Amino acid sequence: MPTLEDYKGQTPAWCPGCGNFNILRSFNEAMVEMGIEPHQFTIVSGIGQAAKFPHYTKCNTFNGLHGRTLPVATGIRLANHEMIVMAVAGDGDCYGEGGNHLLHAIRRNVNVKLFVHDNQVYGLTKGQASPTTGEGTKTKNQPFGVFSSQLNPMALGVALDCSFVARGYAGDSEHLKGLIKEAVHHKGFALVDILQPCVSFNKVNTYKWYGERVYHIEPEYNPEDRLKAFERSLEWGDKIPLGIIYRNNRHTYEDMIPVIKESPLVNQSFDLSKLEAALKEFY
Ligand SMILES: Cc1ncc(C[n+]2csc(CCOP(=O)(O)OP(=O)(O)O)c2C)c(N)n1
Ligand code: SF4
Repeated sequence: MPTLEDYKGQTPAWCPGCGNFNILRSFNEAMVEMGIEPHQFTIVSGIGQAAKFPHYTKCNTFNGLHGRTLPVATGIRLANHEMIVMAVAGDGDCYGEGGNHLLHAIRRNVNVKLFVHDNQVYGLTKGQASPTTGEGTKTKNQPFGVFSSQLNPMALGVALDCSFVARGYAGDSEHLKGLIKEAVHHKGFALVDILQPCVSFNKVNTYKWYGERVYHIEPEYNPEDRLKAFERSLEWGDKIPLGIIYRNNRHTYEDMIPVIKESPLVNQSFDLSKLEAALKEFY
């Protein structure tokens, strides 16, 4: 059985009090409690404070370009669908630079677990507005306030029929740990948006601000009711729901690909002569 010691990575360089610390702790504890060894999964990340996450735990990792996390994660999963593949991104990284990739990863329902550290700013580059920053919020880069409307990742997930849509909060580690476990066990693409206070650059959405608003979705709520999920996903402001907002059992992308149905691509032999013959047909 793995222990928390097995998950010890580099010392984090995040600011003291950053919400990322609790996310890291919840993640490591969830993995240990599920009995998953560090070599059994891969985390893909891009650029940003959140994207440093895989350096601070222990696992296989691919650190790629800003916003390009999901295409890489998809490729890894299709090459080896026995590997647990996770993607970690900031809200800017995922909903800004990587927005287009997110739409299509959800549509394909590739079996990747996406954890978005949503601090509602671009943290690493000192706090300019991201897609989830509230309209009108003033930042150093937006001195007249943000003009664009605020992206709602939960409503986006429900609208796209994403197979698992959930919201966690870095200030509620036990609840977040449960969500991480549910996402890992879920068959299909999982979008887990994690509210993460950035104590240095987001002076609006603080621990106090969230603490006065977040609540747990009641146990009798049925996340498979899509219309109800839409209603719940639109709650933001005075009340912010935490938990699984929507879930379905759509077929996954890898389930549909004949060549990998029987066995992962990495386990299959490669015959160069067959490739040459196939290429000749197109010469
Ligand atoms: C294509 C591209 N655009 C911009 C940058 C500069 N850049 C690096 S990190 C970053 C902000 C990251 O913010 P976010 O994804 O929200 O993550 P956080 O740091 O808040 O965790 C930006 C804009 C870049 N590296 N590549
Ligand atoms: S700038 Fe914000 S997101 Fe980055 S480490 Fe500091 S508190 Fe965390």
